[in-house]
Amino acid sequence: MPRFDALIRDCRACTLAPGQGWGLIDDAVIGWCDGLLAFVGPREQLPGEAVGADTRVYPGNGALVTPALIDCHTHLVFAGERVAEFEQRLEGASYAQIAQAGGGINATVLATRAASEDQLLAQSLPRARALLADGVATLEIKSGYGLELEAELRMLRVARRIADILGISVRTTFLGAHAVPPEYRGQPDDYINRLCSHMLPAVAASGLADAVDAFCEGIGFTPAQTRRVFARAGELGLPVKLHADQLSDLGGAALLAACKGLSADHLEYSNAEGVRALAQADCVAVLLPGAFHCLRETRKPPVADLRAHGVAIAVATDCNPGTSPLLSLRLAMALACNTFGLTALEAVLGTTANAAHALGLADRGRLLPGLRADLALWDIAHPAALAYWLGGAGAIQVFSAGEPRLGNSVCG
Ligand code: DI6
Ligand code: FE
Repeated sequence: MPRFDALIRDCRACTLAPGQGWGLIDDAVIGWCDGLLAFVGPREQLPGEAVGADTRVYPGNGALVTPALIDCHTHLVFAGERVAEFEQRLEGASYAQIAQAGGGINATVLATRAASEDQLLAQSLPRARALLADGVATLEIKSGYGLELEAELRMLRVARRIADILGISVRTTFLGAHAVPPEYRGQPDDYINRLCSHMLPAVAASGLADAVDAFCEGIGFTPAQTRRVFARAGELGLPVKLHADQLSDLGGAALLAACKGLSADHLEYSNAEGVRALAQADCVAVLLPGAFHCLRETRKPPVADLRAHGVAIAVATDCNPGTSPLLSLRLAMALACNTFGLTALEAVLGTTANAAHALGLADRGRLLPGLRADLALWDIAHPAALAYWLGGAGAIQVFSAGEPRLGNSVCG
């Protein structure tokens, strides 16, 4: 056993160890070194030689410690907001109608293009801070409001800067195929040509994107256009994920599975064949109840079928200015339980282990020796309470790679 750099004592650990449900350990000690967990177990099993005079000791004061949460689907870098559209939708306009009238995603595209990198950062950072305060230490952020190379790269740079400033992990996704930009209106194939020939290679060369996503939908891109984007991403060595079957069944889940993608997200209209394909290809189903809620959708994702086929289910905020202005991953969990019928354990696995899987990350999402010391401390008695409260106090402290990241004095 190596000497710990730091440990938390007097806590209750929720390890989520495979096959053990919550994997609760009372009166636990969690020790780590070099940012990786070295020991998670009951105090009486703590090896004496692991604690040295220079080991930092954090008093847990009885807190519940879970793996830090992972939000595996967000669009939180953008400029402006769309409160007026929210009011239009309350008066009966549909999301598709607003998009067809030139609003929707394109309204945010105009605002984002007009913003400097620093302005974009200043507007986006508070949203990332809100998620961090809610227990999140790994965050996926998509581009997709630039829709031309420079503005897309600017969004991705802002996402990377957020990681540096907050000291948390950010995985970036290039979502150039989010909408047809205004200058290509009526010519989606020309835009996809441009995206495949110029934008994707430049984004890949920049090293600013960890994955590629697309919006396969009537108001987005066709399956054929999506396949072209994915084929090019594959050539460039970038993994893919998909906004699939959110508003209609275009066979998105099966398409993603055929491309051996990381995750298919939304899935309200997915068919049985798509679910089977996700299971066979070991793709994660990412549920986004915030968008379901805000769009007042009535068709639910096929949770029972996903379960029956053993598809790993994740839950994310989809934080975006149009369909899911949601800044709490715990609230996404509560919505996933109360609206989609997930169990509390499924919701917590969906924002930890399965969310890591959805990002292709094998080094986090549970409290096991060898994994990253990414931890969230909570003032709750049982982890099911993470999916129970609607709002209220966030995490007491969040550690990323063994360092406290919330600017408060608790365990800091
Ligand atoms: N589906 C969504 O729910 C978001 N993007 C997408 O492809 C909405 C993005 C927006 O309306 O700004
Ligand atoms: Fe989304």
